[in-house]
Formats: sequence, structure tokens, C-alpha cells
Amino acid sequence: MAGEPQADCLFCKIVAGDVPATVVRETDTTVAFRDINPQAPTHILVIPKVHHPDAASLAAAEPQIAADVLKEAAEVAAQEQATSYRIVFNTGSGAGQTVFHAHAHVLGGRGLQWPPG
Ligand code: D5M
Repeated sequence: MAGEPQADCLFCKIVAGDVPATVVRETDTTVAFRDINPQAPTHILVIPKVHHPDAASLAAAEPQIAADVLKEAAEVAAQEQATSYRIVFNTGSGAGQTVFHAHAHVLGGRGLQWPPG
């Protein structure tokens, strides 16, 4: 069922505590943890605790939790003292999505180029 934990999902395992992660913030609906392969001094992933394969399907099914993810992305940036930062939702393998559980990348702590690669 949509939103239910998926046995083969890495980020569902992080939510459950079955895979370790460096958690920096947690709310009733979200977890934020450091990316294992950081692309900037600040590189944190904010995920919903519920399982949806990407940000758009999360927003369609549970818009309040999608809003929670965005709010937490800003909270994480503030906690990291990143005044300028980028929020990225890679969607689809062609855009670089490798984990099919919705997540926001929060990148900051250095100058960021536009357009991204
Ligand atoms: O982003 C998926 C991101 O997830 C990618 O930047 C690596 C990160 N990742 C993968 N495994 C882990 C663990 N175990 N901890 C922390 N971060 C992890 P995507 O947009 O799907 O490419």
C-alpha cells in the first residue's frame, strides 16, 4: 500500500533504525541525515518516514508531509548556518535518482554553480 515501509528500501531501513545513518534532525514525519557521499560541505538528505518513490508522488499522496520535508530542509540549512543553499529532488534514473524513496538533498557551504550538470 502507498506509504507503507518497503522491505527492499534502503531509506525505509534508515527510518526503522536497521541501517545506521548520521541523523541531524528528526520529526514525527521526517528524518534528516548526512549523505554518505557528500557533494558539498553541507549535504544532508531529508526524507519522509512514509515510503513514496519520489517527491512528486509524495506530494500527490500526502501533501502535508511533502511540505514537512521542505520545512525541514530549511531548518537543516539554518542548523548548518548555510545562508545560501540548494534543495534538489532528483526524479528518475536519468536525473541521477538512485534511491527510490522520496528525498530532498540540501546542499550548501560552498558556492553552487548554475546550471547543475
Ligand atoms: O540520492 C541518493 C543519495 O543517497 C546519494 O547521494 C547517496 C546517498 N546514500 C546512499 N546510501 C546512503 C546511506 N546509507 N547513508 C546516507 N546516504 C546514503 P539520489 O538522488 O537518489 O541519487
